[in-house]
Amino acid sequence: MDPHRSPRRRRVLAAAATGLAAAAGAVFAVGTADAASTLGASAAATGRYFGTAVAAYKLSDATYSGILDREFTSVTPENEMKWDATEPTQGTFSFGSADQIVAQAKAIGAKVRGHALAWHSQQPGWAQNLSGTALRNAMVNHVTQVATHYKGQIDSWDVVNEAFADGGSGARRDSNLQRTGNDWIEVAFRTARAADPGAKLCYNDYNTDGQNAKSNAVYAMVQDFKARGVPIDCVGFQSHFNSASPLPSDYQANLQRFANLGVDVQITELDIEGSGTAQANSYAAAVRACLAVTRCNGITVWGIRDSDSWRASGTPLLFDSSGNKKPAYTAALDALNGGTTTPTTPTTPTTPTSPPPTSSSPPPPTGSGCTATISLNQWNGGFVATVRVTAGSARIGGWTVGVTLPSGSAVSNSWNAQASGTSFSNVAYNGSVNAGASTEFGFQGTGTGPTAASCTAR
Ligand code: 9MR
Repeated sequence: MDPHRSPRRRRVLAAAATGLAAAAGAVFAVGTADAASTLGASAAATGRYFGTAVAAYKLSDATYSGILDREFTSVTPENEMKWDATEPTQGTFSFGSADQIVAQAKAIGAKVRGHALAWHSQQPGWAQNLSGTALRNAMVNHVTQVATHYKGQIDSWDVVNEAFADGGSGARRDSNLQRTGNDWIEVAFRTARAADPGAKLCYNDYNTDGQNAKSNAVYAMVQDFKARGVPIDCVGFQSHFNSASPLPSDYQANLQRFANLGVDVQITELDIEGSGTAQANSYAAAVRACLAVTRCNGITVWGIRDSDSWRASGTPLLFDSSGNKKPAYTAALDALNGGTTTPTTPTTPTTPTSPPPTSSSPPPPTGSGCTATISLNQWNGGFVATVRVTAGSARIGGWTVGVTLPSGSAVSNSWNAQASGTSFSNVAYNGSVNAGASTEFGFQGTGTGPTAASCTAR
C-alpha cells in the first residue's frame, strides 16, 4: 500500500472510476456517500477488484443479493460454469444458471471470473468414462464451446484447475485428463485463447499459496509456458486457509515470484476458518499481501455469508449467517483502505506450512463387481471426499457405495450420486460402467472423512 496515498485521495479515485464506468454505459451500483466504505470501492481505489463466489440459486435471496450488489466488483460462479453443469450430455450445452450470474454481474458492473474449463473433478459422467483421444477431443470441444459462449464477457478464465498433485512429489495429479498426455494443459490454454482472445487465461490451484513442492511445480510450468509462448496470463491462488493449513508467512513472496515471471496473480477462493480477532488478522494479512504485489489484480472470497460456504461449520467468510459484517470484514476493508487500526501481530507460524490435508485411502475391499477408492481433502472439522467407482471384469448396470464415518461426522451434500445417509447410489447417467472403466462422485461433510468404501454392483 502506498503510504503517501491518503484515504481521501482514494475516495476521489474511486468516485472517478465509478464515473468512468457510468460514462461507458455500465450500470453501477456502488454506494454513494463514501465510495471507500465497501470492499469493491476500496479495492477499486487501488486498481483491483474484490469479488465473491456466487451461487445462481441464491440470487433470489434478498439479503444475499443485497450484499453482493453493494460490496463486490467481481463474481465467480461457484459451480455453474463447471463441466458437469455446462455440458451434462456430450455436445448439449446448458448455460442457464451461469448466464443468470453473468447477467447479475453486468447489472452491477462487476467482472466475471470464469471457473473452470478443464478440471479432473465435477466432470459429467460421460466425460469421466472417456479416455485417450476421445476425451482429449471432448475437452477441446468443451473449452471451445464454453469460452465462445462467454466470449467478451469474462475478465479471467480458470482454464485449468488443480492439475498438480499434493505433497512433495511436484508431479501432475493423476486424472483422466492427465492420462491423455502431459500436454493437455497447454492444449486447453491454446484452445481457450483461440476461442476468447480477450480473456485473461489463468491456472488455478490450492496449497500453492506458499513456496512448496507443489507451487514450485506450478512455477516451473508457468516459466516453461512463458518460454515457449504457450498463452498464460495469470495464476490463481485459491487460499483456503485454516489452522491445519494457515496463511503462509511467505504468501506475499510467493505471489511476487509468480508475478516476476510476467503473469498476473489473483487470490481466487479466499476463505479462512476461525472467528474474531485471529480470523480478522489473517484476512487483513491476505489483503495486504495482494496490495503489496503490483500484479495482484484482485481478491475473490469463496462465498458471501458463513452459511453460504462449502465449509460453513468453519465460519470462514466475511459476513455471518444473517448477513452482518464480521470483524474479518472490517479488517479486510481497513486493510484495503491502507488502515493501520487492525492488529498486525503475525498470526501465522513462520515454520513451513503443513502438507496439504489430503490423503488417499488404503485399497478398498472388493465388492461384487466393483471397487471404490476415496481421495480425501481433509481439514480441521470438515472434508471433501472424491470417490472413484471402478467396474470389475464385467460391465455393471448400477452401483451403491457405502462408507463408515467416525462418530460425530456427517455428510452435508453430495454430487453425481443419490445419497441416503452414508450410502451413495448412482444417478441415471452414471450407473452403467463398462468393464474396467470408472466413474466418480463426491460428497462433503463435517468432522473427519472416511478412509474406506465398499462397492456393490447391480
Ligand atoms: O464451493 C464448491 C462446492 O459448492 C462444490 O460442492 C465443490 C465440488 O467440487 O466445489 C466447491 O468449490 C471448489 C472450487 O470449485 C475449486 N477449488 C476448491 C473449492 C472448494 O471445494
